[in-house]
Amino acid sequence: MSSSARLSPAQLKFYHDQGYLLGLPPIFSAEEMKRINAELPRLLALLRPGETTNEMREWHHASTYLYEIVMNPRILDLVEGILGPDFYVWGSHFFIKEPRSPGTVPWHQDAYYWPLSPFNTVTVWIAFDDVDEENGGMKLIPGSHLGGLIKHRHKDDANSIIQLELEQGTFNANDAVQFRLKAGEVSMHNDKAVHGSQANPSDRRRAGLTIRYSGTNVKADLKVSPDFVAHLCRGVDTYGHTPYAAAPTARYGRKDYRRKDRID
Ligand SMILES: O=C(O)CCC(=O)C(=O)O
Repeated sequence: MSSSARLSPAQLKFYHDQGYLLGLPPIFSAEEMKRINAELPRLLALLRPGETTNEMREWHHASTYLYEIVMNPRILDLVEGILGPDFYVWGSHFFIKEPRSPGTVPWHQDAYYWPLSPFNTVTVWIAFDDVDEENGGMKLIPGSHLGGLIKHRHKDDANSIIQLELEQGTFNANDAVQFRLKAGEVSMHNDKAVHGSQANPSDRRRAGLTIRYSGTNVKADLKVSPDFVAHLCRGVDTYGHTPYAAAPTARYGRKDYRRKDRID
């Protein structure tokens, strides 16, 4: 796909009011997605015995296969609409739910996890498969980003893909919007938007790559996250508080962390 699309004023208003965006033009054609999916096993092969796909975080630092996705100009055009001309990418994380798998993502706000300030981070979630209510597609509470951070608690559940969840009673799950995407399409969400996803009881895989972009004004607390490192996507960084890494050179590589306590 070659044409790029900028967000319209109506889409920007919707994002700022509701905390998410759907209905965006596809980033990758069906043909391109087929090629991208055909390569995925080469990356999965880097998982060590006992590891799950949940370990596939920030591997764009080590793999040009992923780096090309997170730096895709069509994605960056969308992000630029929200963050403005100067921003970096620091996070990527696969959320892969195999057919008939029990993994859930409990309701949470991303920003609660992150030692980043100010709040100026947008997530792009790119669908590797068609995703909907049947295979555990994401749900989000519109407008929930307009309040502050809500207290989270530890989720003690082997099926939970992440470790913290919102206290019950702090939001109304009935207000949630169901995300539906075709493979190659993206959703976008605000760092304070309440969202989560259920298990995948279907016969279809539900794979997505979540990518985190922040304005260059966003500062990571490096005492909390000493491994934090980014790639400048567009513009200039006049703030100078973000460590930047060189682009990867290998097609397939993995990022390993010194600390078990990762940022997302
Ligand atoms: O893929 C999912 O179900 C959840 C993803 C998520 O929580 C995120 O992208 O922030």
